[in-house]
This record gives sequence, structure tokens and C-alpha cells, in this order.
Amino acid sequence: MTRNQSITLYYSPQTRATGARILLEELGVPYHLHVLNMKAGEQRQPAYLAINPLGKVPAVRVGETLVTEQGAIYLYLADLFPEAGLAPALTDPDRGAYLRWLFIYGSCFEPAVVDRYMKREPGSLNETPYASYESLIDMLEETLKTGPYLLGERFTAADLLWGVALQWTTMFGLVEARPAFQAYMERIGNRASVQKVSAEDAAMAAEHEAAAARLKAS
Ligand SMILES: N[C@@H](CCC(=O)N[C@@H](CS)C(=O)NCC(=O)O)C(=O)O
Repeated sequence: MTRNQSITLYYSPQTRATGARILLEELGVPYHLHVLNMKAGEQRQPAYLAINPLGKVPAVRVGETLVTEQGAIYLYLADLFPEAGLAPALTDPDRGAYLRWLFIYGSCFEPAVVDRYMKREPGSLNETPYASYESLIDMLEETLKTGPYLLGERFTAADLLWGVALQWTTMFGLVEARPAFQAYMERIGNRASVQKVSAEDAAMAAEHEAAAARLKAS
């Protein structure tokens, strides 16, 4: 059975893979990290391109099953370990909102913030996959104002995806740190899983920086 097989997370610190690792910590399952030094370009080497031809992390392998893309990874892992209670079941009325938020992330939020980062004119409401940046961010704010989580009182894997994403997008000034976002980020940021992975990420990122500098100097 897949869930008893070993889990490998293809990983690089302080990236979009960080949230996937936090999810594994929250699920309380053993996993192995396959760390790529992105500063040294390891994600673009043939060995990793054979895992994900896009050269992006995260990717996760559970036994024979390989999953890439954050939304797919969160959906898969949280469903695989239902006892952790991070995913409403298929028949649960909350499943709809849960799926919506997981997919809004990749289909709307990422394109919206990347357009903003690239200073690209997003186009009209019917041309973008997210209508407008403002309507998307307002929708998120409305949901989190009620909170405390995306599904109200119920904490799910979608909150780990969004909580971590709000941290880096507000840090880079791509999303305004509105009070509802601030409170939500604190709620998520105070979790033991986030604290543990963030501390380990900082150390790992410093090691990668040093290793890449040595490589360049040699
Ligand atoms: N669509 C992917 C995007 C993942 C992504 O952009 N990962 C970045 C790290 S934050 C990456 O691997 N970049 C390496 C590169 O492009 O060289 C997902 O949502 O999983």
C-alpha cells in the first residue's frame, strides 16, 4: 500500500518546497529529504530534470508515485494520511471550499503575484485567470477576516500552503500585509512545524550559499 512506502521530498531551503516539508511535519510521517542546492544550479542538472522536467521544487515521491506542483502535492499527501485531519473527506461538505483554496492558489494567486513581480500589465478581467489582483486579494481578505482559517474554525493543509505563501509574498512586497493577513500569518507562523522547518532552512540556505561560493571560486 502506497502510504506505507518511503517518502522522498525533493527539496531546496527557503523555496516553495518549504511548505511541503512543513506539511510532512504536520502529518507526522517519516520522510527523506533529497536536497538540491539551487544556488549551484542542481535543479537544472539531468538527474533532477528526470524527476521534474521543469526543474522546479517541490516534488515528492511516495513509493512509485511521483507528484509535482504544490497544490497536487498538498492534496495527495493530506489525503494519503487522513488520520492527521488536514483534509476534509470527499463526502464532507467542506471538501468544496478546501479544493477551491488549494486550486485558487496555483491557478489564480501565483499568476497574479508573478504578474505583479514582473510588473506585467495583467490585461482585462476576462483575459486573466484571476479576474483582477484586487478582487483576488479582497476575496482572500474577506475569508480570513472571518477566519481564523480558510475554512473557518477548521485548520487544513490549505492553510499551510496559504500561510507560508503569504509570508514570502508580503515579505517581497507583492501582497500588502493587511491586518487579517498579519494575524493569519502569525497563527500559522507560530506552529511548531513552521518554526522547526524555518530554523533548519536558514542553516541549510547558509550552507548552500557557502558551497556555491566555493564552487565559483574553484
Ligand atoms: N508551479 C510550481 C512552481 C515551483 C517553483 O517555482 N519552485 C521554485 C522554487 S521557489 C524553483 O524550483 N525554482 C528553480 C528554478 O526555476 O530554477 C509549483 O507550484 O510547485
